[in-house]
Amino acid sequence: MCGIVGIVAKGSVNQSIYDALTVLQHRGQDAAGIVTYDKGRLYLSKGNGLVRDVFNTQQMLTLQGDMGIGHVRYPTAGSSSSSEAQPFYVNSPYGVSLAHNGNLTNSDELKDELFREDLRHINTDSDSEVLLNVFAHELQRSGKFRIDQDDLFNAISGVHKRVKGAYACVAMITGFGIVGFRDPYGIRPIVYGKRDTDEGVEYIIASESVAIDSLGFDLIRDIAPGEAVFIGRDGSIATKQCAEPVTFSPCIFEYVYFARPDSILDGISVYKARLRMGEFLAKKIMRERPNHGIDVVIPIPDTSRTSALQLANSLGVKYREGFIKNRYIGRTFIMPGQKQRKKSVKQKLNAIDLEFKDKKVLLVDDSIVRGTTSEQIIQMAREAGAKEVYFASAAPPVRYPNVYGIDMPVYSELIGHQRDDNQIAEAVGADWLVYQDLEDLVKAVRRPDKELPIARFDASCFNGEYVTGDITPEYLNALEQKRSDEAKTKKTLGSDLQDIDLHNNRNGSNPL
Ligand code: PIN
Repeated sequence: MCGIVGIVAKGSVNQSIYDALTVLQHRGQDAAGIVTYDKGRLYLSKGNGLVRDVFNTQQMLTLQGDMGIGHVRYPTAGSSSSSEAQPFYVNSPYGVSLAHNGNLTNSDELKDELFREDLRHINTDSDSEVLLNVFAHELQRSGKFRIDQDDLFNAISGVHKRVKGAYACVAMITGFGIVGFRDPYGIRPIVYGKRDTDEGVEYIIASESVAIDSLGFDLIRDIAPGEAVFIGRDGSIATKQCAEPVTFSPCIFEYVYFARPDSILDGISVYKARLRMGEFLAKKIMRERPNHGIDVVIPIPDTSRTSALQLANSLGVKYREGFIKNRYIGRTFIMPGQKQRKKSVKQKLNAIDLEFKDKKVLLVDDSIVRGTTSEQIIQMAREAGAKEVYFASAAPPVRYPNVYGIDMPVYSELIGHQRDDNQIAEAVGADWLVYQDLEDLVKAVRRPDKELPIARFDASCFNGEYVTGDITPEYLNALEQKRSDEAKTKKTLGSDLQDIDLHNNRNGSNPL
């Protein structure tokens, strides 16, 4: 998962892009980058790490100009080096830079096609570089010295015809403007907004509405699936539907975990969706275990707090913060020749014993992916004196890999793969475990009060139904090879000096 932003302003844009990336930091802590445009030149700065670590004052001063784009990266397959930090840039035609959130499902074929037919060289393992080159090639088809909006929209239509998978993008065409576009299924989120200043109207395109709010812009709306929104350097704005309509299928995992609760994605408040997830879980518990005997509901911070609170309220049981999270967790430095040291959950979370002592506790998490964290946390709850430990997941069991940009482990690493609920409960050491039903998750996310154009959600990691229709067992097998932890470890330890970042739970070695 990644965060993207593009701004066309009336004055220096560097600080605003930096601020937007900081607000989108939860979408990726692996690398960050900004490119700006000023008087015929582009200024690029990018590197590995958090936004606050990547850019210093000196670099910020070099990022001149009133328009630019930025990116924060979440580690996905083949994206560990700083050369793969985004935005990417290609000089021909016109000088195009691009930042992408999502994952292409036909990038190997495209890479081959770009090389053989379009005579383009791809220098990284990143599918975003592939996407940028397809876009550049489509722009080149116009054959014009200067392009106009129609040429740009035609190029994006060309991209939609060639590219498969999930992509929400911002691209900057040097000197011309910024364009935001979204794949025809609308899998990854992207919104745009504006703010009035004394100098005129400024526009922003970003992954989530929270970036728009925090920077004092007003949300205009989500970019529709297959739509492109162009903002000219002169402040003009134009939108066009550039793809044949297919079934709108936004990713449901955004609501479960990725997006910030204060964002509104595709007209749905993430916060309210999480409250409703708690309500549905409570109903399920009452159906299946009316005499549950739970003394206290304890969230596993941070994401699950919202649903745990509502779950507790609906059950009429006490809600307590039993785990405290260290906000300043540091890095584990791996020196040459050393084996990777595994940081335990204990360094991130600590239990307040009095909330557990002699109680039947219900721990709530947003999801269970590998189950490794859940197992350690259940153990911590027991060590803190809990009499019985129950576990609730606001999402259904994750049973299938994600191919649309969430670095969800492959089959062999998913605790939910080929295990039923009882076997999972046993594997994580819970006295009993309750999962949200997928049907309820969909009901929780879909606003009950309003007819929305969302026909369905991409819930492939729960049901194995991949909305783009091009995912075969062979593709998943190849992914298993590429994405196995072993492959990643080899890659990480291959360089001379590496460090593993453990900010939140979203780190390079074990992102979920
Ligand atoms: C972490 C949110 N959430 C916690 C991410 C752990 C699965 N994990 C998914 C649970 S935070 S495991 O609140 O944003 O910090 O099942 O893979 O062990």
